Amino acid sequence: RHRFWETQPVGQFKDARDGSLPEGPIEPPIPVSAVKQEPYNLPALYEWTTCDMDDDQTCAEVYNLLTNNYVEDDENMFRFNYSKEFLRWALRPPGYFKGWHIGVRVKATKKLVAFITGVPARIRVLDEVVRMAEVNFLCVHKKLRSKRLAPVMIKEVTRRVHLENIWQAAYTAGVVLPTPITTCRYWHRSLNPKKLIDVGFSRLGARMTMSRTIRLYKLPEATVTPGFRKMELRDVPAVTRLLRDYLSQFVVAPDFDENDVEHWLLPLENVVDSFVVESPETHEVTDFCSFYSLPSSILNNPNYSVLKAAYSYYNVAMRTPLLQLMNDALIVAKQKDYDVFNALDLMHNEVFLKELKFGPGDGQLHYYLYNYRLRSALQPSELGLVLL
Ligand code: MYA
Ligand code: JJ1
Repeated sequence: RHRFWETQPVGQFKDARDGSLPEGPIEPPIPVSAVKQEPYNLPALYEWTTCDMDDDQTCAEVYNLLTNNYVEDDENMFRFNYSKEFLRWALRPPGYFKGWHIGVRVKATKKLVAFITGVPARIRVLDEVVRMAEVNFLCVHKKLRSKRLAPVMIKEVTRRVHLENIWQAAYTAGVVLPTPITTCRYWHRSLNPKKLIDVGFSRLGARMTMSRTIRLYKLPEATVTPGFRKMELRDVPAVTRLLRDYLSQFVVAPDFDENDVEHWLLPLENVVDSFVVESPETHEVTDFCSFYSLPSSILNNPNYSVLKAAYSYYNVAMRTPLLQLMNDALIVAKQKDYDVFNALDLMHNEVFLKELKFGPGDGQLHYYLYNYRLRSALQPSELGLVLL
């Protein structure tokens, strides 16, 4: 059934119920000197390229490839439209390797037709911190689909990760592969219900009118939590402490240090937004919430071309109730003109989704580890990892 994935060190469906297999790496590492030194062969018309995301022209080529060929919903109405600034941020975290930003070009024209990336991360699984690659942005041009290019790209990124003496990876996909560590559902909170209905993202509920719907999703003009403000550089140590402490309860979660928090959570205009609650009495940072900005192109609509979506990222509610903290996140997202606020049902998100009028979407997100076996699948609420 999976001619490529059956050959890879991933949990296989046939082993799914075998609780006797050991937890941890499936294959042991080998000396880096024994890793294949030459790139894998591509079909003769194509060549490998390393994409320098510092270079504006290369970044624009990657942006255009993804804008026209990346992930769509099941009815092909929307397509992810990651911005250039977002791609630069996502691909250049502390310690990133330029060689893990891999493109494929047509030899004759140099046109970029495929892409895959890795970035380094430390991910804790149970009580072990594992150096991993987070693999994302796998994309093959629509005209080159089903030619088995994806397996070659996955093998090539694997080779380049191995050359850095890293033997595990984490990735997500909308499709089922061998074998998810968990499966999350997307939930959606309407901020601009009229536009969402006009573009076919949502529907008018039964026995609902447009004006009742608009009233249903109305939010206060201003946030309600005293001391709620945008995160600043000086908050990095406190946010790191809050986040490390919070994430320690999940079975799989990133092991963030202050450098990671500065990169991944310090606000970056139109890319990532983070807010802290600073106690008005003690000036301690007691809570924290964040979301990233991932618009989608609206395909074939005469009136609108872009859906502005905020995606829940990492949230830690120590003193403020999580419900109130997330309601404030919705309020600032509405102020910033997002049309919809999306969240997965991982970490503690279940406790606010229904209450804050999120509804279940038609999309799922499957989480995977490469070369690391877990004895059994997780509940989404046991997962503390959000990939972009
Ligand atoms: S998930 C986002 C993926 N991108 C898209 O969905 C964008 C739109 N689609 C496309 O561009 C193409 O359809 C893609 C497949 C490129 C997805 N993850 O070349 P093919 C397997 C893994 O003939 P195409 C993301 O970015 C498929 O099961 N494998 O197919 C995370 C089949 O194998 P098998 C996938 O449609 C990526 C084979 O590919 C995916 O032309 C993580 C068919 O190849 C998928 N999303 O191209 C990658 N989709 O026969 C893994 C299909 O066995 C990283 N396939 O079923 C692993 C860790 C590596 C590092 C390890 C370090 C130690
Ligand atoms: O956005 C998604 N679905 C939307 C739009 C559906 C359009 C028709 N298919 C959706 N809308 C309903 C919202 C409604 C709002 C009021 C309350 C009730 C709900 O369900 C879905 C997620 O649900 N998105 C996708 O399908 C995109 C792909 C998801 C897989 C992503 C793979 C990630 C790649 C790895 O990096």
